[in-house]
Amino acid sequence: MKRTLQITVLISLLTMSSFAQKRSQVLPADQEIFLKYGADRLGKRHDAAMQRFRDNRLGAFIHWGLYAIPGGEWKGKVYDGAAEWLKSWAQVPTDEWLKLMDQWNPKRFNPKAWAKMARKMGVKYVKITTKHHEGFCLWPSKYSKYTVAQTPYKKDILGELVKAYNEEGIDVHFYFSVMDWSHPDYRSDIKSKEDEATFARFLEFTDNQLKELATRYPTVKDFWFDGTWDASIKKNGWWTAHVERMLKEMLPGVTINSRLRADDYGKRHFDSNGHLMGDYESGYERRLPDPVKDLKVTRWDWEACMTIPENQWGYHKDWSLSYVKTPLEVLERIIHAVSMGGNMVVNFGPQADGDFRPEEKELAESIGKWMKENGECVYGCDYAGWDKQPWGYYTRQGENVYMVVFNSPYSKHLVVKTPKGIQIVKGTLLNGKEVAVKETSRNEYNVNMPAKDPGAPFVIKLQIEENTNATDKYRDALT
Ligand code: H79
Repeated sequence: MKRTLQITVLISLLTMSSFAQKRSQVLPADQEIFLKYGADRLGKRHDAAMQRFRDNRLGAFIHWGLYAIPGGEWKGKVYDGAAEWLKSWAQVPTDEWLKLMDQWNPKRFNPKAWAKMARKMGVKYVKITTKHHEGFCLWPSKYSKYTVAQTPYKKDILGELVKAYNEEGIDVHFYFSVMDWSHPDYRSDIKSKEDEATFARFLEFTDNQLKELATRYPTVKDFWFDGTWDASIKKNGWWTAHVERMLKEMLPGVTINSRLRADDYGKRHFDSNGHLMGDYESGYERRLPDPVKDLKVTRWDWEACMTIPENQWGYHKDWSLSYVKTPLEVLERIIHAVSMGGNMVVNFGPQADGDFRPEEKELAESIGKWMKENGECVYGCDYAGWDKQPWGYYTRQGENVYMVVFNSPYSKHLVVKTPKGIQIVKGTLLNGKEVAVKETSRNEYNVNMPAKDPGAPFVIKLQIEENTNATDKYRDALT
């Protein structure tokens, strides 16, 4: 009896630890382990603020900090790694790095122009780096010496941006790096009692900065945490749960990314029972789910973010060092994300003078032009649940299913396979023109290409009918 018990305990411990390794693997409820700092909730949030986050679908990231000044070059050497990590690549001592503050004076910075550019691009929200790993704050934090207030520019950049974006009807989200290279109390691991006390002071400092941000800028809709992978933070999972609750108490409806969170055992994003922590998964950085294999992502909200070059977030003076995506490739990633029930955030790294590089301006304009005509298949849309076809992606809003066509076939018709019980009533282009839809067999259709190939990605809107008890004119083959 005792032996059986021991074996049972052993087996369940083994299963538990192997489950804990696999993200998103959910344990049967009776096998879950008790967690004080695990997920606060099971499944998606359904309140209005979360719905707004989801419906927005397209966002922009702004990475702006001292790193924009050297733009990837230190003492005559150009580093091809991410520009916002230059301090680390070139091993620049903290004092020396922070001296860049004397040069922070963006003469061409025009928050209204930034907001107009975002609106014209069709983004519904902008995520701004309030403080990246370097520690320089875009707001005049009273808890740090390294802020815009101590630069020649002096003014509150973050405040100016929040106001300008909000005036254009654009939501503002805050990026915040917990890891802070400028703070003497930061520790990457806790190896002694002393580290523990020092790091406790650092966490208090971080709480103060977060409370300051929430109080000064109450229209902020989201906090996106980064720099949370160090052992010191993983060993303080309680603190990540506390931050999520603190911000939610201060700002009802605020959304928080999963990257902040670690549970009682230091398991990140998904807790040891396999449940997502925070409101949406934020692991898709510069990559996307596979449209066929990763469909489990539709079980939770998620947001992907991407750079235009391979991996440059802050301004880098030489984009020729890596492949630069074309506007079409960026657009395809946006649609791909929406078709999988996610949001997409496209990154911009403004120059030190406060202007955007020409490539970014062109990209914003080009995406905006397309979104103006076709945004209906993006905003408020979700995963359709139909089998992926080689011509492109489906998105869905209510009874409308959108076909977003990226690859025009020579056959001049697009094959559509509907799930059981769903019929297509009609197909139209977004300008209202009808396209012929021919039923070819049970739940299979040929949808005609527009008479003139648009020569660019285009959208066909399918009006559908769900009819589970219709009489079926097709017979199964007797094989
Ligand atoms: O802000 C942008 C990036 O600077 C930041 N997140 C986006 C949005 C980011 N950069 N890298 N990472 C996040 C992932 C961290 C990678 C690490 Fe490492 C691997 C940290 C520790 C191990 C590489 C090796 C960098 C430091 C050591």
